[in-house]
Amino acid sequence: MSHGNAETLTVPRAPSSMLVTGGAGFIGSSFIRTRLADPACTSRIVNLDLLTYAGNLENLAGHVEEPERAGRYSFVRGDIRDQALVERLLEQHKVDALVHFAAESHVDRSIHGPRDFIETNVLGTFAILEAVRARKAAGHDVHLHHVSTDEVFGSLGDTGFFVETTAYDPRSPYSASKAASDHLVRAYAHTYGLSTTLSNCSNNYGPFQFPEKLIPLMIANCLEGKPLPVYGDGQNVRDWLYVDDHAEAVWLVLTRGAPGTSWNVGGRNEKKNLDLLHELIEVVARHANKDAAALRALITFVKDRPGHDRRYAIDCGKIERLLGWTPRHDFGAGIEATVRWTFANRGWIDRVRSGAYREWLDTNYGKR
Ligand code: NAD
Ligand code: TDX
Repeated sequence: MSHGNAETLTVPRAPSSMLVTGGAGFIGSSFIRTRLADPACTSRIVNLDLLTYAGNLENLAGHVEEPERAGRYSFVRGDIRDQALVERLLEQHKVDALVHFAAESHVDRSIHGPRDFIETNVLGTFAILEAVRARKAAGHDVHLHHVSTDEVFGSLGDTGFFVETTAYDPRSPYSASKAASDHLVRAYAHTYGLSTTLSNCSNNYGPFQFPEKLIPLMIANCLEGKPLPVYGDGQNVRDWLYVDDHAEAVWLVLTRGAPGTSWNVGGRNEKKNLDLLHELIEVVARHANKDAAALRALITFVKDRPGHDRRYAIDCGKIERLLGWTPRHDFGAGIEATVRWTFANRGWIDRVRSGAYREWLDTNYGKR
């Protein structure tokens, strides 16, 4: 592999076979959809996903079935904590790049039940690393790209940005579990010489996001006339990025990031939660032909999230400068696309919320 400078490769990595974990989730499915649609990407893709409440094969429907794509794509229902399974897949499919999205991803759930977060995010990443280490010992190098979050950096005051070298300061069970996984990835690169890259991204939004996260929850509740729960004073700040722009960043880092490098990814799009909600309501009202004032009346201030981080903001200058990445969707266009998608896919929301999808899973894949 040739290095362009300390951070980038001159000759891009060109994976022939990728193992993608969590490819039935929100961001992983965007990555698979966009890779299969990109003529510049010829990699075969194996999607390893446990199909937890957050994983849904419908997220890939219409994108993986055509014969030329079906020949390049396969799905395995399984657990990343199953090291023997991961090793077997790496060997069987001659995998040369592993893109690791699988995780428990919702902060509120991590507060109510941290165990799954430690099991999946920490022990799952450990199993992935052990599998890659075993392949390396057998003479087969697998590059690992680890997908992480800006939440590992903690919480900002009114000013400042997270850069790649900001010290870690995770403050929720979710962010602590992601920080632990990041540390393990770096430690394995350092100690065992694994080839790894890492990205830390800000809040994503877009189609197929599970309606527990702020934006899809608020759209769904607007449509159903339910209260719109704003935590605390609604002045917490997040930096929002359209999901396909994140998927593109992951591909760029995977193919052009030098081993051992980390990349911050963000939308340069900070919003206070309450301001975002007001903007969102205007768009939903227009699409639903509803009265925006009636939707605003649904806003309900509720008890704050324990330990609620005040502000996240990413400095994504490095990936812009060195890899030429830039978000393609501004917030207005991204929110329009998201609301339009939601209106056209209300069945998807009803199914993932109602448990009909779980019944389908039990029938087709057996109970777990
Ligand atoms: P998601 O919850 O929508 O999807 C997670 C996927 O992982 C699901 O398909 C689930 O079935 C699968 N999974 C969970 N446990 C598994 C296990 N033990 N074995 C195999 N598969 C398992 O999450 P997302 O929002 O798509 O996030 C993907 C990644 O990106 C995560 O690592 C997350 O920390 C990170 N991230 C998310 C955001 C965001 O705003 N959503 C921002 C930055 C980083
Ligand atoms: O009902 C709500 N009301 C509310 O005020 C919900 C669900 C959230 N909020 C607030 C909490 C946050 O300040 O909105 C903001 C965004 O909340 P989430 O959508 O839960 O996202 P966040 O906690 O910021 O974490 C997200 O971004 C980083 C993802 O869930 C993580 O996976 C990612 O790593």
